[in-house]
Amino acid sequence: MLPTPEQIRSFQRDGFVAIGPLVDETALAGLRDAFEALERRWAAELDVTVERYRTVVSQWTGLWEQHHAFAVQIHHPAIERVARALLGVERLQLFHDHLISKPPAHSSTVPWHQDYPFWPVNAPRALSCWLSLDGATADSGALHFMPGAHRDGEKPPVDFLAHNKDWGPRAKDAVAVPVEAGQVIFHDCLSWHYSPPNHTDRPRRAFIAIYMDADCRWAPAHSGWHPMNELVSVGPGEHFNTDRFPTIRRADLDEASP
Ligand SMILES: O=C(O)CCC(=O)C(=O)O
Repeated sequence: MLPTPEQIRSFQRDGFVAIGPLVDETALAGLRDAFEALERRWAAELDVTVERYRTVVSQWTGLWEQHHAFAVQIHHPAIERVARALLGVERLQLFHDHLISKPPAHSSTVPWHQDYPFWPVNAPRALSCWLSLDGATADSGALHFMPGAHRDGEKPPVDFLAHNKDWGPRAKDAVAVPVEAGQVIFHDCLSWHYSPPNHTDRPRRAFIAIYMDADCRWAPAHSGWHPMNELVSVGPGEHFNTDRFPTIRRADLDEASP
């Protein structure tokens, strides 16, 4: 599966593109089951019910190190091929994964932001692959984008606790990107995006793998506080250590299987 020329143009023009479904229902069910098993474990560790736990914690990272299903998922061949073609690089490396959940009645707005200003990575040669586990509609917390705003370049990191960005007359150009379960939104690390709360009675979970060009280097001066800095065992300006930042298998070249 390669992106079509129109999908590549759309990613370059708008800063995002939704493709798929790329992940089939069996694999999706495996990811949902794996996540729910992890939730039960984490809730038990905190000695709270899983229902209570879900209303309080909404974002997790490093799932690929916690459960085999996510370790396999980060090497998903179709996603790897599309992401590599959209970035136009030879090899991808995982910066990190995360899962964001907006449970019914217990979610809030993720304000407008760009991702890259928060990352200790030397160049904005990276993208997020936002895999919908449940489907997402405008009223269940779908991602919204400001098409083309990535081409205005990197801006200072937003303050997530301050007021949401006011786009002025440009606000009318913002678009919601509803997706089915199994579809993936690929978005450039300089894209501007936000998500509203989930107003439905359905879950809205997304598993997000952030891939960078494997030639990117660790740049703590770009973001000294990022949690991933703790996992780095190389020096500034060096390639990220592959034990915690795995290079992604190329299904078309590599022999190793999951
Ligand atoms: O899933 C969400 O609601 C927000 C996702 C996001 O900000 C991202 O993928 O960078």
